[in-house]
Amino acid sequence: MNISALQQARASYQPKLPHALKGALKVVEGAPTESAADQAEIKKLFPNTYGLPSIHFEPIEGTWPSATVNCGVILSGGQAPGGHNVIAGLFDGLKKLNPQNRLYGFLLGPGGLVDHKYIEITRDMVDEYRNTGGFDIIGSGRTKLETKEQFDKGLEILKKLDIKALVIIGGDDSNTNACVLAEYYQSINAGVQVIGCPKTIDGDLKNSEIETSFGFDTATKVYSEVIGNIERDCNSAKKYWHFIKLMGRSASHVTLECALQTQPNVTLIGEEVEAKNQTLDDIVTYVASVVAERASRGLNYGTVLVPEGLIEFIPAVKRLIANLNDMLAVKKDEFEMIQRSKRLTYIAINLKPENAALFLSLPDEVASQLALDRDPHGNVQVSLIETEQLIADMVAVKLAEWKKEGKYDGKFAIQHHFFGYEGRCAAPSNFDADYCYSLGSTASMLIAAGKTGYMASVKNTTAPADEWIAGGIPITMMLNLEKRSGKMKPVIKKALVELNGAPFKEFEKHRKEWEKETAFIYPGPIQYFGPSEICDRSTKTLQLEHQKKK
Ligand code: FBP
Repeated sequence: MNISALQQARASYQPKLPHALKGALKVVEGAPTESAADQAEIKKLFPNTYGLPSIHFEPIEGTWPSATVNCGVILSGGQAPGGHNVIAGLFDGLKKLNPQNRLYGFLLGPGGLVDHKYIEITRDMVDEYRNTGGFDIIGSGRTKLETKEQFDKGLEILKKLDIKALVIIGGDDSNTNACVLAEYYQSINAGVQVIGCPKTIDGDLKNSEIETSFGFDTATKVYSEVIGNIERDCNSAKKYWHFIKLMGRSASHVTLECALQTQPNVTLIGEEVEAKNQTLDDIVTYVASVVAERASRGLNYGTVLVPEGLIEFIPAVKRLIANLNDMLAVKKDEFEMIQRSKRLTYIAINLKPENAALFLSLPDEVASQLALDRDPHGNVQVSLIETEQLIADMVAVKLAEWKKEGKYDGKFAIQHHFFGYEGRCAAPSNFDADYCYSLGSTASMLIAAGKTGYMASVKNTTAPADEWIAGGIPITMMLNLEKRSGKMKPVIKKALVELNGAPFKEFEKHRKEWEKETAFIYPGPIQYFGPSEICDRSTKTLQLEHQKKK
């Protein structure tokens, strides 16, 4: 295989582990837990896995004997840097517990379990992928695991391979599925434990017990490097306004973190747009006013960050999407009979009048994306909507109007960019390499401890890795009821940007200054070799959140 010099050097990097995971350990149980909301309903839906205690591991002297166990692993959803290290940590942990233990990988996501597509993961394979980006060791996919048929089909192959535990590495949707699967296998005494791992570059799978999802650290560092490079170009050429859309489908954490790292002129935060009940025109007017103010001082350039989920946060669009979801759930069969070219008209006729008006005012591509092209979990595929271009074009129109009215006299030349796929498979930062390896190792210990329906958790992550606290959190603890396809379903509560949280407050404190001044910061590339304070530092989000706790 052809590998780069960096990959070669990185292969020998030994990820740092929390003290408790280095030798024998004991399980310390906390108090019983409750779900995030809707406790009575969730308890009823998860009678076998509800209310379990959160646990953490503490080191002990001696060894921890463990019977032989075969395990399966699935990578689910979008790629995130460090996935290979979760598998490496899991593999090494299992082999440390008992060299006879075996690990099977299901191919191309949860679909591999249902379709019985798998490989055995060997030491040679793991060694080839240590500390590398991507999910290519077994691939990933977005098949939704939700039906009894799928669970039973999966159980057939688990039984055949004598697999007693399954680790699902995924975001909120995939871990919701892991929770349902754990409950089902427990209810039929299938003898299969299910463990989840928190993955997503979007950073929206976090709570009091899960400090961050893996991949967020590396992805935001990669995007911040490139945003910094653009800002430097912007400050050198002094002729363009750069509109940059960043991944983060349902939350603006990626955009906020990149803003804290690079200090652009304008940063739009979806959660704030929703809280302030802003319209698309409000957003456009705000951006145009920053452009006009800088132009009045001869500064016809700047940088704007746009979260990819922005459109869904605009309250009127949110109401439109809710109406679309309910209407399409009820009229599913009729809708499928309609020719594709006539579907937008059909939808407009069947929406509430106030939503239909907005729907018809959107460019066709945006309307189709909102209405037609959902992923298997029902999510709008916001990565396909060119929001940055839409906003830039609308700002241009607004500035042209202001020019006619004599309110603006500048130049407005646009460049637009979308950073998402560029960072999702990057070589993991030290933080993600260490964090992921620890999560995988933790998953192996949860399996050895006989747990099911738990998510691997590693806490205290702004301290040196040796002081990190490893353990497990019952997934039911993160659930609440939300409307999906017209019905209330138990799902993991997404963590959105908190407007009274320390990261947003820090941004808010500086926003006015960054709008006016050219206060850009150029963070440069991720450093893999060098002083710990540069190579091991976590995100600003995590640092600020932890500072607030202290
Ligand atoms: P996950 O939630 O599965 O981690 O994926 C998040 C994400 O990277 C989003 O930021 C983006 O909108 C989406 O995946 C893109 O999905 P796809 O890979 O299907 O294009």
